[in-house]
Amino acid sequence: MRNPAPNAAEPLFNNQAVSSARALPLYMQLAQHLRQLIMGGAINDQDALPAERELAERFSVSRVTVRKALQSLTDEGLLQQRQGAGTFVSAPPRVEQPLSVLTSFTEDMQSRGLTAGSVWLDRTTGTATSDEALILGLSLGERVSRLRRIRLANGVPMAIENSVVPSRFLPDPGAITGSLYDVLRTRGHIPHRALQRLSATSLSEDHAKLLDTQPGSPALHIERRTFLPTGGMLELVRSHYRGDAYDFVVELQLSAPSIPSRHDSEAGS
Ligand code: 16G
Repeated sequence: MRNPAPNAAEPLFNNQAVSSARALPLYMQLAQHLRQLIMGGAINDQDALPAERELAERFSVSRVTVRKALQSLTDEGLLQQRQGAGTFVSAPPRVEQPLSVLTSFTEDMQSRGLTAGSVWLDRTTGTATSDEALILGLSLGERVSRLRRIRLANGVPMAIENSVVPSRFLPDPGAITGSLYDVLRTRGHIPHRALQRLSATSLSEDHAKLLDTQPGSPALHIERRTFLPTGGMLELVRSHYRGDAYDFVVELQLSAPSIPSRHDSEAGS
């Protein structure tokens, strides 16, 4: 653990980040600013925050506002308030996901002792676009359910996920309140196999805002195509994962030693 070093952290704080000219309550603006500094790595795990009084002076807000902001970040698991010692940064969750196992976001979080959550951005039905119809193997005019959500781990935004599922498997996207895979499995549509393509990208301003981080931060763009045991396609998902929150891990095995061909052994003799 580092010693509290308020002066070292001071130049980080931008007092313009909190202003009564904005509609958002002051404590939320302050929480947002501190969250960005923590998630962006500008304030490190176990660093101490300056005392309440100093934060109040720096941002020209009341101590009640500071207390509310710190409490909401504590509730999110980003801060720890230690009796008599002050307020410390508690590492944002960093998730390792094996790439060889087909799991849902909810299962990934549960297996790490984290609570999965979602902020819904969109939950609608519509006609498949030509791109979706081509990929999902649908006839033109077939309907799909679209789910757009921010995926959270212990309340911290990890990814933005856009899922498209043919309506014949999911007629009512409103039926999804928690896990999409749980609902699909209950209906007998088992996610059996998936192809996943990962590429490096950086977050646009809109995406960064949704993920509570800085525009231009590194991210992974992931496209997953999930298939049923029968081979038909069940979902097309395009997501942006925060680069600072996710490690995708692949296990590699030594390939079977090749058997020397007759030609090789003749050449060696
Ligand atoms: C994962 C999957 C996504 C799937 C979702 C279901 C990746 C890249 N994506 O996020 O394809 O739709 O899990 O999660 O792993 P849920 O059952 O918790 O809704």
